Amino acid sequence: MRLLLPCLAIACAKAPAPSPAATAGPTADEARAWVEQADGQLRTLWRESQRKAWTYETDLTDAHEAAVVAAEEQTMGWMTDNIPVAARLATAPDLDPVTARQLQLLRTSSPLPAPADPDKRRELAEIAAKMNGMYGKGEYCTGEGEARVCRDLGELSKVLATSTDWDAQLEAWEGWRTVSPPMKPMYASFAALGNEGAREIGFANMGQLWLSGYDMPSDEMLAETERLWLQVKPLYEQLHCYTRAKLVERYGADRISPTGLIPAHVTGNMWAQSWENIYPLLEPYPGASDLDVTAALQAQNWDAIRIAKAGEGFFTSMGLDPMPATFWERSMFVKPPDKEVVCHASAWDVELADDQRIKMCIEPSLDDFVTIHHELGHNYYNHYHTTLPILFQSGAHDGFHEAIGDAVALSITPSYLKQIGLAETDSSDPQALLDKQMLDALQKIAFLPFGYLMDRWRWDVFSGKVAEEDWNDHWWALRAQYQGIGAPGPRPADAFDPGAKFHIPANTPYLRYFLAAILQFQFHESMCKAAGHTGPLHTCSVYGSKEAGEKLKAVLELGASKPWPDALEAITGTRQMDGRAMVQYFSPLMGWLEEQNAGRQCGW
Ligand code: X8Z
Ligand code: ZN
Repeated sequence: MRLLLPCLAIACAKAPAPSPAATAGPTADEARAWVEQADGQLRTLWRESQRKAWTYETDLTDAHEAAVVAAEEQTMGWMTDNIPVAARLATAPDLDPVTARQLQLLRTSSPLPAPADPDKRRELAEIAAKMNGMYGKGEYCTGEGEARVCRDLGELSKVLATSTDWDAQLEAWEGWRTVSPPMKPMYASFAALGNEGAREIGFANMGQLWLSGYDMPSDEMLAETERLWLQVKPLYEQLHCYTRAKLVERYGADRISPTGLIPAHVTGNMWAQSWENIYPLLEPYPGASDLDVTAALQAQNWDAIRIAKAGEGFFTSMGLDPMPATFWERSMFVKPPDKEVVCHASAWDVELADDQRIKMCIEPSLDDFVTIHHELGHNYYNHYHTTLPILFQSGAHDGFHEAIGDAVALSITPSYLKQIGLAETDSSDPQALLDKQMLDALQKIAFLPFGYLMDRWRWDVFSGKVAEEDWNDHWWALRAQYQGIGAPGPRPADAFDPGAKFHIPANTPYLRYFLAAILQFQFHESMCKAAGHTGPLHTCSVYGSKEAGEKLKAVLELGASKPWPDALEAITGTRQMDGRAMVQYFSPLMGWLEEQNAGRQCGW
């Protein structure tokens, strides 16, 4: 988490005017010295902005929002002044690679570049903070007076996850989408200002800036994402086909077309981004396995701390350090009863000094059990790259940061669940294994097109390819094209459905999750190899393997200090992202799905 106050002396200082020697051309020594002092200034700025952001997101008040805006303005101003300086210093001859890389990373370090104009900078910081708060405080209210009932995202999501009543689900789905229309005009200003900021530092628009953070030209990265999508797309097509057929059985062909789009409100998830909540409908062999983790957590009264401790326990079993004591003291594990907060889970190092924290509204559910591992993956990355220069304190690329915890969570196998008391049996007969594959597929395969289209939409918005009046239609065109998902009915004229997904108002780039969905299987494969696993990949758990832990540490400790192919090589021995590990992991399920789908008309 790195967002962005009274004027810190350091940040208000303008970049020094170039010395005569500098006008003649920068030297490597000059660049090295500058990077060192920039490191200190950035730490001060980012620390301050994170303190304010943490305070705001765990207590959404106007005063806290104002403090975030002030801090963001400060950091944005520093970036405006200093990115051009870094660009000039990057031309120094004989630069050492460590200095050169920091100069390069500075330019893409913020996903929200601000225009140099201070009024515009303030406006951008204000909109960003406000949209984040609007999403966090969002609720859907019905009834009047005494009968008035308001439900937040958690409550509305629960309806989608647990109900099978078409109308109740539809109301929850539409209800949440009443939160975002007021964001639409704000998003228009936000995109225009962010684009202006991006242009000032040499990018065509914000989308191009985001795509430039991958150690290759942005158009090559674009082609790379398409290549990866095409590798895994057949998995999604089979899963979609089977799921749609089952949903038709549940809701009837008058409501769901057997050859058309799946309505967006019946997959158990508010955005149809992962479908594990409808696993009971899709379970291949009911009774063959014991995978109802939600029921087990609830029956055994697991609280948030116990869930988080189980997550930490997985990492320590691999020989990684325990979380610092302050993690347990400072994190927000549950939704406070008396404050409005941003519940969307995130991991932080607020003080940039191994101050690991999680901010999450943990519920005893499979979703949150997996998410805690995801968040701890970020904390462990932070922990192991904490001694590096500040610009190296991130993932090899952002998909790496997202993939660590997920890769570890792939080892939450039935036998591991039994070991920690969350399953009674760990049957490894082929039917039970297929059940587990289905549960995994509903989380991982179902996610792929959503992970891809979130930023396809933003790239098109930021580049101006889609006009503002077409934003919502374009969203649904991409949902149809990639996910085979459709809106359950006509959308209101003022709808801004992308804004009903956290990462749009919070301005968190999303391609990272798509890349992570692929990478985690590559990581899992190589950790399993290190752990000495033999047999099919989907039966492997690296729980307790110090050798797998060493592999993981090798990538964590590098942070962003090297181009990402180096980090990938350190853990997998290869320098290319590759969907084949994922395809291989799911090969038993694919065979089964193809049989089930025989005779069905797949696609949409
Ligand atoms: O936002 C997240 C994490 C925080 S980095 C909880 N995820 C994406 C989402 O919720 O949409 C993890 C999976 C995808
Ligand atoms: Zn994450």
